[in-house]
Amino acid sequence: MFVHFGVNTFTDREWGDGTESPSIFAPSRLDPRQWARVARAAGFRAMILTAKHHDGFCLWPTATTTHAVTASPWHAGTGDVVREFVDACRAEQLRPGLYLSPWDRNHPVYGDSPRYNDVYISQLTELLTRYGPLAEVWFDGANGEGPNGRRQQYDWPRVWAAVKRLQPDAVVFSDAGPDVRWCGNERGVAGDPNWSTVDPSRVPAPGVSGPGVIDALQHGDPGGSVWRPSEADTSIRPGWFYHPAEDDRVKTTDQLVNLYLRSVGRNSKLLLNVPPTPDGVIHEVDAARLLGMHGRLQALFSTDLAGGSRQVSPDGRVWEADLTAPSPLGFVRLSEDIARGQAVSRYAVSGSDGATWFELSRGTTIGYARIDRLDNARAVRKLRVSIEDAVAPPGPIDISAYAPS
Ligand code: FUL
Repeated sequence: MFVHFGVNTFTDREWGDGTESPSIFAPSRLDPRQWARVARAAGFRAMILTAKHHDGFCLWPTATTTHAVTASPWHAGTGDVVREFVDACRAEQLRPGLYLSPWDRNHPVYGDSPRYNDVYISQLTELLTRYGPLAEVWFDGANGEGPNGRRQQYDWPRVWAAVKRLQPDAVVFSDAGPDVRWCGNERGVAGDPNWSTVDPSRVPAPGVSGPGVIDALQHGDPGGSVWRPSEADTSIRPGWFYHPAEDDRVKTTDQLVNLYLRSVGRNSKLLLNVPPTPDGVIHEVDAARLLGMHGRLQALFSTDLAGGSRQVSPDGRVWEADLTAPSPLGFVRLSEDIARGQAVSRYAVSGSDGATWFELSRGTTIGYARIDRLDNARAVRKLRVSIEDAVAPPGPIDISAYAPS
């Protein structure tokens, strides 16, 4: 789960311009534990907070600027949202992650590249050294003009080296990874095909645009030399930050389930943003939709009707599974053993009623998860996955099957 929270929560804006007074940051009952409880109850495993967004307001006490919680009325300037967030994650067994916007519309040295890069590394170092292990550090490539039109040159190799040195187990997200890549849109929809391998020269740095960049982010590269799976980010509401006018535009349970199928079901990870209100809590509508999504996913995917899979051709191109009892099917879930990489580029799934075989679905890449929704009323006794094309010897292919919803 992604959590956008900061001065924009209080100004009702999406991007602050950096002139916001810290005095507006005054959540009446900030409760990161409630965020974490909702996230956990809804099946999330990690949570990522906007420690600083483009407006430059820091949610933790920092030595790098006075534009921070220390200058706010919240807890008379003694509070630390990042600390409460990380503590709440740990209390609810969620892995914490942080987003530190490189674009900073408040800091006076933004645009003076070497000086701001030092500030940015100092902020990052505070976040990476004070709060224990982080699961993910999240970077976007936003790069607006600084004072007098000055253009900031970010030092990404230095940023990534700092994370690798101070949090070696954290996954680094950006357009250019190095560990996980943006999926290429903010709708949370992964590409099809979706390779976890990439050719790193196609997206050399965060924020680069140009022909082929979005295509590279969406699809990855079958011949890519680097393992950089896609993460699909989107918001449960139209905006990333909370706006009261969007209380009746929260994604429905059906929309959230479809989102899961188009991200997780296409070999991506889903990062779903849920923005707390100015009170500092997740709105009841959002919480109800998240629990609805979780309930639906549990109902759809808790009973696997296929009892494992077995290889039936020596070249690893045909895999079969017997169903525990003949049944019409609503979904099939395929999985490659990604410890061995990703190989399949085209497959077909067919079912047998015991007498004849009929095609149920076909597709491109599989990866760690491929979920196909089926339109099938016939009772299936046996499933067969045929690998029609692959970039390396395929297998093993795990097969799960689920009843219609
Ligand atoms: C983008 C930002 O400009 C948006 O405000 C939001 O934070 C999104 C997740 O990343 O780069």
